[in-house]
Amino acid sequence: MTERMTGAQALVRALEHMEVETVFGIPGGAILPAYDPLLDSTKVRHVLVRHEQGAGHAAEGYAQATGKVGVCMATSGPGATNLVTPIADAYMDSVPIVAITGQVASSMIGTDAFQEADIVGITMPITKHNFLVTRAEDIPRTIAEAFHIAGTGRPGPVLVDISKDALQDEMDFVWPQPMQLPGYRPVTRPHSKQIREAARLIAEARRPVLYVGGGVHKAGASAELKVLAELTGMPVATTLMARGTFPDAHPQHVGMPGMHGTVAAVGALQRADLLVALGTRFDDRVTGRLDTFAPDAKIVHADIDPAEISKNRHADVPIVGDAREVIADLIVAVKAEIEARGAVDGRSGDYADWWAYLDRLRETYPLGYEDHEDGLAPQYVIERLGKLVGPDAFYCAGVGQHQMWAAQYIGYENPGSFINSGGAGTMGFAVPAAMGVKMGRPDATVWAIDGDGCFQMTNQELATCAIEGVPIKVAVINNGNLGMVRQWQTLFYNERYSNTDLQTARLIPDFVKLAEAYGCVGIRCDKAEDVDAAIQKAMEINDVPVVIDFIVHKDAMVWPMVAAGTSNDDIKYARDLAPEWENGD
Ligand SMILES: Cc1ncc(C[n+]2csc(CCOP(=O)(O)OP(=O)(O)O)c2C)c(N)n1
Ligand SMILES: [Mg+2]
Repeated sequence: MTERMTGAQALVRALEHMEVETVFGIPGGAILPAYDPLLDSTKVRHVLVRHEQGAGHAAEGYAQATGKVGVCMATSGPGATNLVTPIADAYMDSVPIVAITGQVASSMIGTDAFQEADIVGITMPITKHNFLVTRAEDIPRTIAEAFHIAGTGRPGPVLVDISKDALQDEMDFVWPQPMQLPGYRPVTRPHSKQIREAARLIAEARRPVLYVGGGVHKAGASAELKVLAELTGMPVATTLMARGTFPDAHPQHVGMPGMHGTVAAVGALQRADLLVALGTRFDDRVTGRLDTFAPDAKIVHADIDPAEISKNRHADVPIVGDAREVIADLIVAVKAEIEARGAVDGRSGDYADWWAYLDRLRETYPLGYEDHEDGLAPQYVIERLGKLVGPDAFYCAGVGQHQMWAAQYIGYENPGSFINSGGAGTMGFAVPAAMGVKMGRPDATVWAIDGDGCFQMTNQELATCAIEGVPIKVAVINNGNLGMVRQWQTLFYNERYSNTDLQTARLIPDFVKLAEAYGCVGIRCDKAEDVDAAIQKAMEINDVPVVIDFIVHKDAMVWPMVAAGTSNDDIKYARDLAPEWENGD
């Protein structure tokens, strides 16, 4: 059955067939034909954002909260280039989004036409794949392919750039579309020989660690991970992108590794004799100086993307596959290994000494912070937020100190409950991402934990939230500074504070008034004794967005810290305070 329609109508029809419910975007000349049939769609809701960057991050938040592909839309030229940052962000964090952009008419491409930008060229290195469509009849197939590529294998952003004439021309609509993707066949089934080898190494190891990255939750493998962890008794470290994938409260959880990780997690990786790395990419923020990372460890590295394996660290046992299938197969193989070895305690290896060592690190160097006599400790605010709101909410963070404290002090028990910009470190991520999360999961409580610097980059989406009925809650951790940069200036630039003071102490802007101007409720809190009441008040408001302006001390610092470019062995627990590592063997 074919139906005659315009390319623009075909685009909307294809989105409906892909079961797209929400599109975030802003119209303009080149994409205008697509916005006309969008008005008639009863299935696709278009959310008019205030900046295309917000559309992109909202699509990312939506995708991560729902497990579906997020969609954003923009016009050509500046509309499309405003999407570049969230596309890069989605690429670094493997978030499945489809970005649809209008392009000038095909006859004008290459002439420096009004609002022309080569967005396919610009996004080539930051998309999983991108398309330029110049014929109406190619639109439905390209949309089907774009969603397939974005959502399968290692997820990522796909851009579809459609020329104005392709949107305007008529074509015969057919669905479903035969996809033409020769060479795109992600490997999901792991090789059994590699799995057996990994199980053998786990059984023989004395100091193993499960090093868990964002890929494990993306594969929906948290339940399997728990089974594998408990079967083996191995310690588990969850990276920034994996917070919540394994419950924080679980006795085998040693915390987050990396630059601002726990001493126990960093120590575990450094002293391990085996790392079972699952859906993780040995990022420099985790490894520290690479040639001193986990020097005695053999590496089992499982990832859906073969390009990740041995990219930064040689893998002794490379496994290409979907994390859920890998872990499920590992469970079977480890059980067989236990049976073959007749292990008395029902576990594969003997890790008693290892746990004694790690327990000492946990007891001696727990996460902690100092209170300030003349101001509110930001960590206290975030800790109370986690306690009062609980683990069933979603927490989105911006980038900076507040992001690290959000990673450290909330307490995550559910996979996917912490959503942040890990790979790119994109300031301004939190508010629009929270909007996308709340639209994808309207019944959930959604908090954005934002910095005063980040908040000033994308807070205009509060207007979108207020108008569209998306009651997110925002905790601005207002230290009046680009705090993380200031922290580096304190530590590495002799306290010379070049261009990090945002002067928010003068209430420019006044975030409470700003919130009210956007139709939200604004609350200010600058005392420890008022923190609980402010959070409770925000929790009681569910019809409009709420912003709490927490005025916190500017000198609070994120600890522990591995200084950039140094070894994880040189982690500082506090300023000039290094942990004692002995008894590691
Ligand atoms: C778009 C962008 N520009 C610059 C940076 C560099 N940067 C990283 S953290 C940071 C400070 C963020 O300030 P704020 O939002 O107030 O958070 P805080 O560290 O104070 O908690 C800056 C400028 C960045 N990550 N992203
Ligand atoms: Mg700040």
